[in-house]
Amino acid sequence: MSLTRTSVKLDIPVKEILSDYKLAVESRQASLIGRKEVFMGKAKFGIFGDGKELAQIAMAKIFNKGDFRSGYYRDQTLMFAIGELTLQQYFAQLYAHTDVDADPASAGRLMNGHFATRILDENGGWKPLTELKNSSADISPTAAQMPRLLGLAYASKLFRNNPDLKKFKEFSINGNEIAFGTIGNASTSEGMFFETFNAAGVLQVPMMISVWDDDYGISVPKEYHTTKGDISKVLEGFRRNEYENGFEIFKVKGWDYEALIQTYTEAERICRDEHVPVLVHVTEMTQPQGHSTSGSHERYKSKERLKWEEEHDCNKKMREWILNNEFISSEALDELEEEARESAKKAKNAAWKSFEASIRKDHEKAIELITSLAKETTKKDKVLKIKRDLVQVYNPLRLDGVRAVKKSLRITAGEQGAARKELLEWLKKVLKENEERFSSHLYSDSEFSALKVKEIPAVYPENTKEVDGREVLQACFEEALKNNPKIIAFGEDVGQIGDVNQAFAGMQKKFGELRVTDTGIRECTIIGQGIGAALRGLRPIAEIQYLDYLLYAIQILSDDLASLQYRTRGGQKAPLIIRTRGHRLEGVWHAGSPMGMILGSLRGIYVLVPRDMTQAAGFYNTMLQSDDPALIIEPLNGYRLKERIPQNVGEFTIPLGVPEIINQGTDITVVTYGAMCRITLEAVQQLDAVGISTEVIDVQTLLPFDIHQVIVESLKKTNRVIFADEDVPGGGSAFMMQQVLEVQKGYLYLDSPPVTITAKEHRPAYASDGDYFSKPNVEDIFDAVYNIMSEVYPTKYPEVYK
Ligand SMILES: Cc1ncc(C[n+]2csc(CCOP(=O)(O)OP(=O)(O)O)c2C)c(N)n1
Ligand SMILES: [Mg+2]
Repeated sequence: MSLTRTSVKLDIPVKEILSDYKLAVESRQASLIGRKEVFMGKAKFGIFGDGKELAQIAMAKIFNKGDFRSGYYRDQTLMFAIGELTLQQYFAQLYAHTDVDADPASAGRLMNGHFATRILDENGGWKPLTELKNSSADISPTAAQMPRLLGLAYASKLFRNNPDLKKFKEFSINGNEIAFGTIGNASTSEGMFFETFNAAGVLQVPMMISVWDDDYGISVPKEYHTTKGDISKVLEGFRRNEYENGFEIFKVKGWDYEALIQTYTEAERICRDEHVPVLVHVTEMTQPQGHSTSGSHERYKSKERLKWEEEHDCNKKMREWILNNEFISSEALDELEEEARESAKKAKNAAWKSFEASIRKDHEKAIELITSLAKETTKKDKVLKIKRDLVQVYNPLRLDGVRAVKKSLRITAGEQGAARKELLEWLKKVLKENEERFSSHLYSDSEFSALKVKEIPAVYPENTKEVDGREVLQACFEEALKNNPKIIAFGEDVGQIGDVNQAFAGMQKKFGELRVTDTGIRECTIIGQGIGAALRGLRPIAEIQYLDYLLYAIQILSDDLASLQYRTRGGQKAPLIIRTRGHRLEGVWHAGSPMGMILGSLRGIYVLVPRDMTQAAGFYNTMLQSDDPALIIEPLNGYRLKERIPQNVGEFTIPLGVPEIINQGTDITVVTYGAMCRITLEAVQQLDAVGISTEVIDVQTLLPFDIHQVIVESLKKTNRVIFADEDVPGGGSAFMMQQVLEVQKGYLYLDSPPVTITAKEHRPAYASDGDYFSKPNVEDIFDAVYNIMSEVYPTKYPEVYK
């Protein structure tokens, strides 16, 4: 049998066909073994790509260097085929091997089937992405890979059409890169899918979405998910025609190797060359082992369906096709299959051995040290029992050793022997190592960390004129756009009118539509557009028009952006700045300050809350020099207040995590931020008038919070504290209180109970009275401060409302 023969329809050498088939069998075997490993208790959970092998092999043929994937848990075969995942790495992730070398995607942090390539070097700097085949890091929420896909594709459009970006060859070669998305059929029901799809049609970006359609989403059949049960049918209206831009749409069967290759070849040309978004709807896929290890599909699929799936198994079909075409004898094909199965098994064994070895050292040391402790302690029997239990653990994990050591120390508390001391030291070391293993890289720790940006004070020449706050920002943004071609700003109304408060006014005219850009009303994918563009080396400022509408994007910010550095253990970054405005203006949906929600969901993104536009400008300058993502919340009612414009408006920086004492005082400390600063300062004047001296501290950034612990120093002086903000009770104010009283041990210095001042529990009502009676006002602050002082000095400060 000659291996140089080609298939009839396609010009593919038989050698390649057989190697494709071998990979399909290897990948299948990896899925089969993976499931067994979970059932044997060697891994916690498994979800596999069986039944979807061939389409991914076809897609891999058009996946070039510089391209990006944004997909989901079924894509193992694609990752194998593009050479970005080895079988051994695949199993290492299944076992949760915490070494980066073993599991480069996530160092054991992500469950199996969550793929990612390392696009950063060990120092957190960019690798040359155009020399690599890239995959953004998967997340589990269905369809949440879509918003970032938009940005990955959008970057190509910018790199192709903005001449100033041509020189960044490490990120793009003329925008030739495709962003490949994959998604399950059922997940196309999510709003994010439709939002992304529409936006890509509008933007005309090289995005290729493949829908892996196996007719099910876990147990629920397609009729429940999709109108007409057919996603490409319902998306027909998006198809481009002679007169209108839109999508190219393909439909192809997941077991038809030749048709798949033909389809992807054609799709690539349109997508890569013409920058037209493409949908490839791959139907008749199967799930030979059901959805995941959590259940079996025999429970919900009919006998007929199961039989149909067996017959339409893509690997089986490819085998038949190879034999029908007589590319190779059935005996030789059996042999090839055996080789493939063997290599999957070998990889599994190697991965397990390496995983076990990585744990064994600590495990054995724990046993050794507990044995020594048993020799010196008066509680010998109990300690030996702990040791015996530890020795008997089958497939030990790190937690087993730590647990046993802690129990041993507990039992022997109060003893002073040398063995116990050694055990204690060892525990400390191991806990520190595990802190690094499981909790590092929430933020950047590269040299570009926002915390390392050098502080440059604002400079004001004499007679600096006062301007509207928005003009300070405008000057800052203009400098930024001028100095760095990678900076782009986009959002609703950001382009032509320069945002609703005009901080970008005139900028589109100066820098062009590709730099300062209007978008549709689609908060979630505005953020996705930012994440994807940032992953490709650009510096986006993505605008959410009002803080209240951050809710539309909070899921993607939380699940994707905030977790990115963490979930890849520093393998990826997306230095996106999210610009928004809030806290206080008018009405139920334009005056929100949901800081508790933000603080609870966005760890991994810095949260900056400037009190005016100069502070905001300083933060933009800081963040644009760093590789951390940040949310910057401008005070909505401050754009027309007068501020002095610094001479170095495009340069000065404000450090993160450094509060500013905006009024010195001796009787009481008010800790606050944002629009509340001005209101508090007004109250302070009235308090001064009755002889109360109030220290006011603007925390400036909530994440990070007061890294040098200056607030507690104020408490040492005043011994009384109020935490004030515009969130609901128990929100941002409670966070500040926890930081100061617990973390900074502020409780040690208090002579009066700590107090929080917040908005009401409901949304703020409309108009001036609504604002006054919903949000904390000057009188509320006066009263809260006065009440505390009145409790301490009733004669000097008699109760007002009595
Ligand atoms: C937002 C969200 N809801 C629910 C789930 C649980 N879940 C995981 S996979 C899945 C079904 C997805 O089906 P489909 O998109 O067709 O992909 P398939 O697994 O069939 O390839 C569900 C409901 C989830 N991960 N995320
Ligand atoms: Mg499905």
